[in-house]
Amino acid sequence: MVTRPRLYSGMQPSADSLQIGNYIGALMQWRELQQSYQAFFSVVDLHALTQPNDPAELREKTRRTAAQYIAGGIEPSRATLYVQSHVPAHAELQWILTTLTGEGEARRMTQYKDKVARYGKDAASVGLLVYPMLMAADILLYQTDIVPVGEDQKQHVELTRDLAERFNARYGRAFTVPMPVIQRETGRIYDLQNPTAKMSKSAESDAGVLWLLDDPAVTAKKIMRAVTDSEGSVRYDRQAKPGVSNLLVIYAALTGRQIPAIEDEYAGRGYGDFKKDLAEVVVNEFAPVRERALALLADPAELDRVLAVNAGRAEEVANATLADVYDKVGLLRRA
Ligand code: ATP
Ligand code: LTN
Repeated sequence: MVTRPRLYSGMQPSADSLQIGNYIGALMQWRELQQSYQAFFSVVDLHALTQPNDPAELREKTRRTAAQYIAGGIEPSRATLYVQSHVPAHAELQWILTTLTGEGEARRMTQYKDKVARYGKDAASVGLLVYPMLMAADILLYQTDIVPVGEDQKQHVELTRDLAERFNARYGRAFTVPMPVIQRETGRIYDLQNPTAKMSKSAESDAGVLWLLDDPAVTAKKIMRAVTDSEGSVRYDRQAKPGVSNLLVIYAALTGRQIPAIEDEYAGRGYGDFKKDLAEVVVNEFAPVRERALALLADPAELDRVLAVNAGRAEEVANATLADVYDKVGLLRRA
């Protein structure tokens, strides 16, 4: 049997629903790539603890995130889809990796700096600082070749590569050095109300966020109200027309069409028509995914069973890497 190269990715259970950036920037790629790669997808609940959470809500968001992976096309019999905290090796390898990371190196991560700026130094936990080492552990435990993520995660994957190389050079080769895979145009979908800021599950206002599980009427309304400009022509220009450009990227990503073809179709027509059609495209894309997700969530015991079986598969791979790492760094094996 030819072994397929490995792929790893994950999302935080930081909301009840995924947003369209997660869908276009990550899930659509995952769905394609699971065919040609041996894929591992996790719901990174330990990462989500870096934000304040209500415990019961976190559990529910974890299930909901997993259900949306499956509803969006991840096949849990083909790919390994599991919950991060079900595989203790993640937290264990993270510890080893923190000992290889410079404190200054960790503080240079943009996401950390952004969050410190947003929440203040005292509200930002040490967990937030070591977040990228947990992410590196996720990736490195599975001898991952590629990591499909949105643009915002590129720096973390670069750090993961550095840590893998550092470990391999110091202790002998334990890790595959992974490559980030980032879609150029769709790697960053912007907030519809603030089209220069990344759309995010934890945005302060939800008016510019398109949720996968939103009611279709709400989704359509948000698109009709998306910020544009006064020029009135449907034309891609990231600098001058960030709002319209973002809508064009969403349109193109969901229909598989090229942006110039869409521009031609709407030449001489206003934003109203364009937005109305886009709303239809998004609603038609989301409706079946939403239905499947809600059906899966109606049977949480079955969902939990699937996640448990998949965690078992993940654990086999992860534990083998961790045992090798423990040996290499000189931890005494338990007799
Ligand atoms: P949070 O606000 O809680 O950080 P998020 O919406 O930014 O959540 P994550 O769970 O951090 O999402 O990321 C899941 C995946 O979705 C990652 O691969 C990330 O790069 C991608 N992603 C998130 N937001 C966008 C976006 N606006 N455009 C493209 N990809 C995105
Ligand atoms: N930090 C990532 C989520 C994440 C991840 C990973 C992505 C955690 N571990 C491993 C790819 C591979 C984010 O999207 N915020």
